Amino acid sequence: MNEKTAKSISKFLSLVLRHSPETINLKLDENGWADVEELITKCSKNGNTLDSELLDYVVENNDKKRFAFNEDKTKIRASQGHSISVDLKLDEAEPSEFLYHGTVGKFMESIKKEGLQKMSRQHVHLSQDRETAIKVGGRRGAPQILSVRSGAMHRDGFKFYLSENNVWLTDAVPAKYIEF
Ligand code: HQG
Repeated sequence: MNEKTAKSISKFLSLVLRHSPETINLKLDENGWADVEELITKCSKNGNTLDSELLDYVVENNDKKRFAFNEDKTKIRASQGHSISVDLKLDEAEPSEFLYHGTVGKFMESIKKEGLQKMSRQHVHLSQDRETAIKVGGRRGAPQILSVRSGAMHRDGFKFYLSENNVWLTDAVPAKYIEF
C-alpha cells in the first residue's frame, strides 16, 4: 500500500467520520458509528477508491490510530476529534498529575484569559507527554507547550476521558490550572 494513498484516505475518513458525513450522505449513529458497507459504497460513489482491504490497512496502520471498528467489524468510527455532536460513551478516567497541550503563540493571550476551550471540537484535547503535545502544536507553527494541572482539576471535580487512541479529553481547562 502506497503511504500517500493511505494518508489521503485517512484525511477523507477524518472529514466524513468527524466533521461532515453529509459530504457523502453518510449516516452516523448517536455514538459516532458508520456502517462499514455503507461507507465503502458511498466513498466509491464519490470518486474515491475504497474497499475493505484498504480500509483495514488504514485503520490498522494509521499513525495515530484515529479510527476503530466495532467488535464484528461491521461499524467504524473516529476515536476522537469530532466537531459534530456524538456521544462516544467513554468512561471517566483518572489523569496523571500533569497533562500537556500544544498550541501556538498567537493563541496565548486568549488562553491566559479564557483557559483552554474546545473551540470547534467536542472536547479540549490533551496529551500524556510533552513530545506528543509538541507535534500537536507544531501543526500550526512553532509549538508552545502548556502544562495542565490535571490531577488538581480531577480532585476539584472536573471530568476526564481517555479516547481509545489515548488522547485525553475534557470539557474545558480554566486558566488557573495552566502553567504557562
Ligand atoms: C486553541 C489532532 C484561543 C488550541 C491533534 C488549538 C489533536 C484557543 C486550537 C486534535 C483557546 C484548537 C486536536 C482559547 C484553545 N483561545 N485559542 N481560549 N483554547 N485554543 O485542532 O488540540 O491529527 O481543535 O490551543 O493531534 O490543536 O486531527 O485542537 O490550537 O489530538 O487526529 O485552539 O487534532 O489530531 O484547535 O488538536 P483544534 P488541537 P488529528
